[in-house]
Amino acid sequence: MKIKEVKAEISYNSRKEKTVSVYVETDKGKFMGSAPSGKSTGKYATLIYVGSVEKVVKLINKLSSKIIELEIDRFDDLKKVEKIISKKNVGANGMFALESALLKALAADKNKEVWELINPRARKFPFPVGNVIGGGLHTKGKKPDFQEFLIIPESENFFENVMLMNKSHEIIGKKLGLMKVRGNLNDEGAWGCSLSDEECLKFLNDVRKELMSQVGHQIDIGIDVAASGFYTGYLYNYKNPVKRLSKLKQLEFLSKIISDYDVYYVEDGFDEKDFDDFSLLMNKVKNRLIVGDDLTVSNIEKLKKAIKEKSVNSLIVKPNQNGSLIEIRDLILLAKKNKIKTVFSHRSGETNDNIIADLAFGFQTDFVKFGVKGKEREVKLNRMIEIEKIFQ
Ligand code: 2PG
Ligand code: MG
Repeated sequence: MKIKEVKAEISYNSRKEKTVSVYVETDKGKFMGSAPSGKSTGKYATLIYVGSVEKVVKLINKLSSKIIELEIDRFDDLKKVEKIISKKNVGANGMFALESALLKALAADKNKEVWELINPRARKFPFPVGNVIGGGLHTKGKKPDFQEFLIIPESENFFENVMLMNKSHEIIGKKLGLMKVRGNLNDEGAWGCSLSDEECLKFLNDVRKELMSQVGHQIDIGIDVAASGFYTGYLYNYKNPVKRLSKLKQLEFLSKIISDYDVYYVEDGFDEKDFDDFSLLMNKVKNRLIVGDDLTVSNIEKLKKAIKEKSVNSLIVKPNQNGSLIEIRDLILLAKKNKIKTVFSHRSGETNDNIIADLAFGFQTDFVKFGVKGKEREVKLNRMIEIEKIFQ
């Protein structure tokens, strides 16, 4: 591919925070990649910026003449880019925006879709994991302590699953309104509400049962506890209702709600350092997805530790927690080799970039967590639907 220009500039994400966008120009046009950012960021994740956004933009522009000279003809050629500019000098967000723009330009140059550059034989569609009620750091007002309450429809058709997530979101909004406990939509387009964690789970489990009686397939529910957000060093410090739980009590509480409300998916149930507590939960509950996010921060070494200690059977994958799409591929391969389910995920502060749908499909992840409502979430779901249409 012949690159004419690489240019970085400052843009804004859905939370109106500054972020970086990169444009790559070729004979086929101008292609843009942009980076999201999180609020419940794992302490051990790659820095998203080395210095400030401004500094990162300047550095990419300074190195652009070297990037232009590179021969980039396939996905693996991103390795050449990472020799010139890497997460070490610009941070994960600069790299993600740059690599996204390069992949889009390359796909157009080869008359292919971005996912085909990764795996032209990809055929299996992921199940969407949709955030319908929110608490924790993503939500304002009186709220549950858990960050996300999730609905996971499991029809074989991605489009149908999205329709079901939309319907659930609508029903939940109406019911919470009637119960006079509804708050505003939060950072990820999920409903804020004043119910406690357990009340939310009971409510969501009832909605799930009601919907399941209308459709002919399984619908599961899940939570992202994002427990590091309210762990004080010794105790899990709950506010709604107020309670302080030791690690052991947290384990008992999670096991109880998993069984009482049939919770299938549990992300970050413990603090990001506590691989051993994740292992205890893995031992205690069977046939559930025990998911690492802040625990594993899309990092290969952390995943190896989690595998060794049997801490998780599922893994959140966020490209901008890592900063190298080459490493993200290796991370997913390692997870698959160890029978760990993969969940490709958005961030709470998102852009309108839809490339994560292509990446998730190309890498053939088991699930995608892209949210349900909000333009920046819907463009990603719609892109996956568009890919699904190619095969119909
Ligand atoms: C998470 C993510 C996305 P954030 O914790 O899973 O939902 O949140 O982007 O704020 O890290
Ligand atoms: Mg999470």
